Amino acid sequence: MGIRIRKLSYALGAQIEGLDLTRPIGESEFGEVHRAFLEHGVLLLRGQRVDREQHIAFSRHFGELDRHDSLPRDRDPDHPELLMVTNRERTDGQPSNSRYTGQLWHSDMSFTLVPSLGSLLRAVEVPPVGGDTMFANMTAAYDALSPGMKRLIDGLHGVHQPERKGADQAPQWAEQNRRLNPPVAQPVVRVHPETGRRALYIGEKVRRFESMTEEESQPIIRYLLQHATRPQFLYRHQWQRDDILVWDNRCTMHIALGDYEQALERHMERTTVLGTPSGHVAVDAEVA
Ligand SMILES: O=C(O)CCC(=O)C(=O)O
Repeated sequence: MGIRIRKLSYALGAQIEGLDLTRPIGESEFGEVHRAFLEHGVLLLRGQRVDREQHIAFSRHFGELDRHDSLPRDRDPDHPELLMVTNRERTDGQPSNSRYTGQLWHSDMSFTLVPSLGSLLRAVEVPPVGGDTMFANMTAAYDALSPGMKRLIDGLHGVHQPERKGADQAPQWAEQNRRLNPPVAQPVVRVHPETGRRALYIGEKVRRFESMTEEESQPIIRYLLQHATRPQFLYRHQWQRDDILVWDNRCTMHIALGDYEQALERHMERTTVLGTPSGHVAVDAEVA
């Protein structure tokens, strides 16, 4: 029996049924998955009781995997391809370094020179309610801008900071993060290398545009964020254990919502597929 594809929202997202990731996936089967990935931006695979190796093996179909050298503290020591997104206490009793990961609108690894093509997040343990993740369709958001706004932002570069909300809780981590990841300027409009469609590439890691001050940039950044997160561009995912969500970082952005009982465990594991090189180290990092 072939796979079935069911849309999850008007804006983006589709569920793939009839795929069992504990078994190897054939080329033609993956071809269908890949077409759905390009069409819907976010894919949900439910009830996947896979182990870490199987998660990694499926992810490799999408491309070469990041070994997370820019986030060494959050990767699994035995599987550098896996990034922990967890509120589980560390073995030394300290709070997890990654408990706030993703709690702002972003596209993965936008603060590096090889921003991610896509990510595959597996829900290992989730609270019974809350802890959802929201996604925005940045192609639709770009298309809906006026011609004047498109002209204004075309050619602008957003300076992406590596900081994470709540990183002040772990000062040594924040310091290492800044050292490993100098601010990177990325085009505000990117052309998707596979679909050829233009998409907004902005998020809360962008505080200003290159060659502009924060004060000058902020009104436009705030407008673009508010525009891209209108309800008609969104999908909100309510997690179940053994969900795997795959998203295209080149034409979507996402946010993890911290709206759950913090005493309960939320443990996710992510692979990150390397994208094509983009952007450059911001030339005027000193502009306030
Ligand atoms: O934990 C989540 O729901 C999303 C995490 C996230 O934003 C990320 O891995 O980039």
